[in-house]
Amino acid sequence: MSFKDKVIYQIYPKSYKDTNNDGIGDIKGIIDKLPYLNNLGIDMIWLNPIYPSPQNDNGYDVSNYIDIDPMFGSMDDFCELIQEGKKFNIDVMMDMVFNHVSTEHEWFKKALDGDEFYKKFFILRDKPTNWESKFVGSAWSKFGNSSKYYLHLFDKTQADLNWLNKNVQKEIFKIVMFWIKKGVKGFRLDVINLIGKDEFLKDSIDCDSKFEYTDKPITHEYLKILNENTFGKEEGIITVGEMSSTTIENSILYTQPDRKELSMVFHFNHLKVDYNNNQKWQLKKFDVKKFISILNSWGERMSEQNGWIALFYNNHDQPRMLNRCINLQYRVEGAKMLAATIHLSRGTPYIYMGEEIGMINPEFNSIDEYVDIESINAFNEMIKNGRPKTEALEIIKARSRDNARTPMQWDASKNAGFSKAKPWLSIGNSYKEINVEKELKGDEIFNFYKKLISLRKKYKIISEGSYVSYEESNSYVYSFIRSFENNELLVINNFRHIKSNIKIDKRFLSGKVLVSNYENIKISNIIELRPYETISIII
Ligand code: TEU
Ligand code: CA
Repeated sequence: MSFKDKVIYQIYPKSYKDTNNDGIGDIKGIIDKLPYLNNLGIDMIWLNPIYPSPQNDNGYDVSNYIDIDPMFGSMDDFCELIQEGKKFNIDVMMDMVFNHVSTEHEWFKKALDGDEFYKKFFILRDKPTNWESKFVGSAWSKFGNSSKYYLHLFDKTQADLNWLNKNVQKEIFKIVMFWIKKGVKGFRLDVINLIGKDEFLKDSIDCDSKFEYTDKPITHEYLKILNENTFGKEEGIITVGEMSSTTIENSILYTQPDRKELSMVFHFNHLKVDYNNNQKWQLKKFDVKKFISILNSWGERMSEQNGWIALFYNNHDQPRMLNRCINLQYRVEGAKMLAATIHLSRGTPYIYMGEEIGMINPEFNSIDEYVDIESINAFNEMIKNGRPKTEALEIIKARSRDNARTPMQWDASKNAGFSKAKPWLSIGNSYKEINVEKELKGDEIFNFYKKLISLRKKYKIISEGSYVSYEESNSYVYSFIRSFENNELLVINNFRHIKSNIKIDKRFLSGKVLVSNYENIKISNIIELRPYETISIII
């Protein structure tokens, strides 16, 4: 299956639809919503981890890779999802967490019991390095009662796997093949660019230890053998690597088709433009100019070098994009404009559940409402460092991953139609105004997404065309040109809540408007764009 004309929809299973009313979304809930997804027109659903897990990091701490956590249902439910999905031409992408396992996984437990074979599955050292965990604190913890330490780049209940050990690789191949046999057609590989650790680990001299283990050359080798031994043997499997702090150069290498590593990558460079000094827990205004310039350089370099990226702003780790860069007075216009910048660009679009109805952050008012381990750790750390509670909460409110994880807003009834019971995470307080039922009645964001998805299937210029940036003189207008055979598509997007002007090159004056979020568009030498207006002109 080619992936260039596909659109993938990300579901956070815990928050999609609860059918047995325990407050937690489940597989049956996803099956119930297949007609909704079919109406939207997507090709594949990516599910965040649904494997047995102690849920310290909401399933990214896997304790058994070849089963379903009873909280989500059973393996029969999963097979039913695959079968039902087929009726709608909707395939399933599974989330594979291969950098680390839960310390509750039997491999780790056996290792702790002294089993030498399994001890070699982990990264154990007598003396820890100065590396920091991505979830605050040291990246090393005491290995049971022994004198050794084990590496965990994330929480201390997520132990890093030792990929240098061929037995680890073999186990991983088996897991991937297990899911392929179940009919899975896609794999999202969690922080896969962190798996290549050196045999001799050294202290970092930089204040950020990530350079010691990010994008190591050996990672490309690991991906090649993973490909060769698993998904590369099958027809049409889509793979996407989640790349933490990666570079354009490496992303090209990960995705050039003849290298046989991955179909595409997620990178996050464009989403750090509201971080202060690269620090997530320090607020800064969203830098539109920088954002546009990053999108352009990735778009152009990937196009020139035949790399391929996943296109997205929202996921389960990011606050809602609408809150980050759109004046919410123009929520609808802004949501459509953002959608156009993704769906008309070069790469594979991902829609994160709720994005298609313009969901926004929930506005929790107390730290007690947060569940995410990263947010809670960060909050405690800020308090420990003397920051006033109200300030710390403001930061959590803006940056917490729980902003994206609140239950899907289906209708205006109690619990937003997600569940009859109290949901595991509070519902956002916007559900009465922002919900699926309301969207489907009006002609708003959902229909705009629907249209964009259908355009990608109809126009090769969208799915296959090359990418160059257009005019960069107006720093609030993001514009680019897609080309394919004799056609060109100019896509213009105003990232401002006030008007912006843009010059239109002569050759586009005779073009036709392919899609826009406003009525009455006149193509002329200079177009005065309305708040968050998007226009694309095809010649
Ligand atoms: O996230 C990878 C990652 O690097 C995170 O640190 C991400 O940048 C962060 O959440 C933003 O602050 C992946 C998963 O998507 C995430 O949910 C997991 O917690 C993490 O890996 C560990 O498995
Ligand atoms: Ca349930």
